[in-house]
Amino acid sequence: MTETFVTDSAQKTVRTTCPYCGVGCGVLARPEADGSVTIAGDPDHPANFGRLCSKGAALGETLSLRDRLLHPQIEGQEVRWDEALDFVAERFTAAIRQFGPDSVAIYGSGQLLTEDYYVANKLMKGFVGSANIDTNSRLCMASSVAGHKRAFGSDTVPGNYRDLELADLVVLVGSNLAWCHPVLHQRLMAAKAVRPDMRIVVVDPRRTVSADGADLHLPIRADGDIALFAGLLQHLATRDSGSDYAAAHTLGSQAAILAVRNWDLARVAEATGIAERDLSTFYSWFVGTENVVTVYSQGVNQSATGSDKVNAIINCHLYSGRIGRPGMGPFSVTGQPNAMGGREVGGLANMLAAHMDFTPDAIDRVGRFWGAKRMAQKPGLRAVELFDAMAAGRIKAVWIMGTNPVVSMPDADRVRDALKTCPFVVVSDMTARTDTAELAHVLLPAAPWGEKDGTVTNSERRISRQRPFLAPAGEARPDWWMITEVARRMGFAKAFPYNSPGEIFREHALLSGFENGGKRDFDISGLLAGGYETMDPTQWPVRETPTARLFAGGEFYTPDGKARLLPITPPPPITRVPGRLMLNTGRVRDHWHTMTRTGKTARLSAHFAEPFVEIHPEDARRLGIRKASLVRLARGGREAVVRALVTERQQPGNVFVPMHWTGQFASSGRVDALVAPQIDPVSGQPALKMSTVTVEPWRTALHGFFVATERPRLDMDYWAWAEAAGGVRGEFALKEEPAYWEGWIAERFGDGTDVQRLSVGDRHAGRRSFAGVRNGRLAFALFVSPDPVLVAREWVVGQLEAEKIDGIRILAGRPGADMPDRGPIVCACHGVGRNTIRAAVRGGAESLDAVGAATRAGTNCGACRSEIATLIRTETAMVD
Ligand SMILES: Nc1nc2c(c(=O)[nH]1)N[C@H]1C(S)=C(S)[C@@H](COP(=O)(O)OP(=O)(O)OC[C@H]3O[C@@H](n4cnc5c(=O)[nH]c(N)nc54)[C@H](O)[C@@H]3O)O[C@H]1N2
Ligand SMILES: Nc1nc2c(c(=O)[nH]1)N[C@H]1C(S)=C(S)[C@@H](COP(=O)(O)OP(=O)(O)OC[C@H]3O[C@@H](n4cnc5c(=O)[nH]c(N)nc54)[C@H](O)[C@@H]3O)O[C@H]1N2
Ligand code: SF4
Ligand SMILES: [Mo]
Repeated sequence: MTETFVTDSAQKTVRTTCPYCGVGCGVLARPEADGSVTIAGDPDHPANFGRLCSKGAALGETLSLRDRLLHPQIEGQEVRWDEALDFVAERFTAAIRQFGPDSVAIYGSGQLLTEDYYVANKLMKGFVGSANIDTNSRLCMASSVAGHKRAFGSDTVPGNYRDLELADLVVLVGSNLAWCHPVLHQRLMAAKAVRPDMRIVVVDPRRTVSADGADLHLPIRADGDIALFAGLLQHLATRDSGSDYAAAHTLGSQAAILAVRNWDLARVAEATGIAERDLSTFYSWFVGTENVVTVYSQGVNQSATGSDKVNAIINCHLYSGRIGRPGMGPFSVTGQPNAMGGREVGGLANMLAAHMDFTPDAIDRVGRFWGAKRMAQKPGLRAVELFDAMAAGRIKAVWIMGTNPVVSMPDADRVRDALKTCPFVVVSDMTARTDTAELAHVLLPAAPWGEKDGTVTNSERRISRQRPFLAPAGEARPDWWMITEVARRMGFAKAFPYNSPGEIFREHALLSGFENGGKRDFDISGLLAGGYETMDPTQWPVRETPTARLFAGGEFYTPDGKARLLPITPPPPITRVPGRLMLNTGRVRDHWHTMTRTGKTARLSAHFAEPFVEIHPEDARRLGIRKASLVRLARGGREAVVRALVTERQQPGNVFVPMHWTGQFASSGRVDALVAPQIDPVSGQPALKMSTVTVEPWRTALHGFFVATERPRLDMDYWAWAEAAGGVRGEFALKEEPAYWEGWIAERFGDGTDVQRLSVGDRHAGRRSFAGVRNGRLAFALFVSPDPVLVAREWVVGQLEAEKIDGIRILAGRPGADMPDRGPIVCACHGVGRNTIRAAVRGGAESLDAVGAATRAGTNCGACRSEIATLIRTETAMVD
């Protein structure tokens, strides 16, 4: 057994787990005497073996108390915990009494720990008597859950990370693994470096950084995936009458094959937009390779046909018997650190608990186990329906925990309006500075990562401990404690006796084994024998021993033990609306969701410092959108204004906007305001990647860029700011030039008399620069121009920390030849910019290792290695 604490000099190093993505990397955290925390990858954790990505490596920089919510508040007034908890319990009880159990709801998150999630679910489904508890996992994993259940009879991820390393063909479908599961991607790339014959195929409408590292990129049309896998099944069926495995352990192959019988290459090519030649390469690789892993993520799940996509993929694996053995299988990689734990406790509105559903048997079993007399009898409202019901006035009280729906839900302005009309909104968060927390009646300060204690389950079903290494700040408390306290005050004290997360986990583990007898996949009763505090990362099920891989013997959790192939016919292609482009959304490498944590670090904010839209050069030309200009995207009266990133990585007709920017960081960067609330009818998961929008230039008189030691007042017509070393940086635009610049600047950047002001203007070009210098150091600098501002941004940002500055160069916005501009940051860990890497390549460093030796770029977490490889390629080919 590994030790929980590693004693290292005077301080303790604590073994914990990264709070970001579903890879679930082990982290060693050591609080230092000066208040900082040293973070390292845990060499003994089987998910990462010591590696961390840029986000994990920067965790220490996100722990400051700035912007933390430290005390409970009612209507903006700080109150005692007792008062806040009494008030929440009273209001929930009153709503239930007057309007019934279905008038209240909890909206939770895959970022809650299993213990938090377990008590929230128990409170709602067992004691309130309503299943109105849904979570952001509805936006994330619901289609995979539905697909697994339809195929396997249970929500089971059969394989593990090792399978990616053992495979000879890895297919990434709608997954930007290089940016979203970086450490798993690095494991994959390392395996490929050792066995170059291993092949990687990426299916994504965009040429992502993951596609750069692949042998074949299939630039699929939005939602073309079912056609692609229908074609594959058809191809498999004509070459092979099916595996022995399929014959022995599955039902439904005949009907599934019948459903795809007309899907020959030509038809698939037409439906997917992929060249026939590439399709046939992919199909022949799949047919000719025994060890195939198909990894899929949000390009699959976040679709109105997401569940069918999942089953179309699983069909191919079941039919060909490529499941259950090392190096093969369908593999849904989860996004959030505890997406899996949430599913295990039944955190979705259509699940009960411990992988049980709302069947009469299960309701009875869970009710007896909990001693609950008011068990919910049917599934509750799913996320989109929940906010619809709120808009219609049917939800009288809601508690939002660990998620930011005003930013992350589709039709987000409507969600915001619904929350405004809801009579009672409770938000528990670590910060009050979120677009959702701003609408709360009651704010409860949650203890975040580093302060909280519990367990999470990663994508390969591995349960790991998140352990605290800091005392809770202010009056912050863990989520399980708040829920327990409210439950007690609602009159359910007996059922909520918990004093520690370990007690909750024990009950959860007992329930998983309760009347199970091998009938349910989720069983961790074997963990009860070990200690909670010292628990090692373990893969479930754990009856006697942990299980690395399921379905090897072909036993599934359906009544007859056989898996199901589903007859799935490709849907008609999404109708293209003339004058509109397809809006795709997703993630960037260095930000996590709504930026409440990654937005606090300068290092992670440097990769992309502003919300943007990726658009193909042809569309940009046609629409009159210039490089780095501002663009307005709109749908049904909702809009977003973001920066144009013109790139051939995008297909014509499609644009991509990241999901991260919020009202806290930009004037109008919330992309979900534009996303249509269309859902998959099976899973209820919204189609977050396929809305249609209008795209046009956003005309402005002036563009601006600033750096400042303090955040200025941001009230420009367009603005976006980001953290920078020594202060902040930002972009803005003005529809009209201020009549009096000095006054305009003083109002926003301060009018301190100790600040010496410098300015220069090019009247002819309409460009101006301003700077403020305090004690020889830069206080702020501001550049405005009728065109997008062209200055050496990273160099200007660097001047905030310079001991001595050269006013003339600052106003010019660029360094002299003796102080090269490193360019936009590529390697977040070592702060290495694009220009530095390009210069190294031109100087002869033509491999990743050589660039690493010359610049240190890519030598720490490695998440930028694919981008460096692309720079080497473009620089040596002399095209860019
Ligand atoms: N850096 C970073 N990493 C993260 C997160 C983060 O916020 N930041 N969040 C985590 C979470 S919660 C999640 S769920 C995961 C998500 O991880 P991913 O699913 O890998 O990330 P996304 O960028 O949402 O979407 C993946 C890709 O789907 C593609 N796509 C869009 N439409 C289609 C389609 O119709 N078919 C196909 N085949 N592809 C399509 C998009 O172009 C995009 O490149 O990431 C996790 N990891
Ligand atoms: N257009 C579009 N929309 C999307 C997606 C997309 O790809 N495109 N992806 C969807 C997906 S997959 C996901 S998972 C969601 C994610 O979207 P959200 O869940 O809304 O995003 P987060 O920023 O992770 O929200 C977590 C919140 O919890 C707070 N928090 C952090 N730690 C704790 C804690 O310990 N306790 C409590 N109570 N709070 C804490 C954070 O400060 C933050 O406010 O977005 C979805 N929305
Ligand atoms: S890959 Fe990065 S974000 Fe994901 S768990 Fe590991 S360190 Fe954290
Ligand atoms: Mo997610």
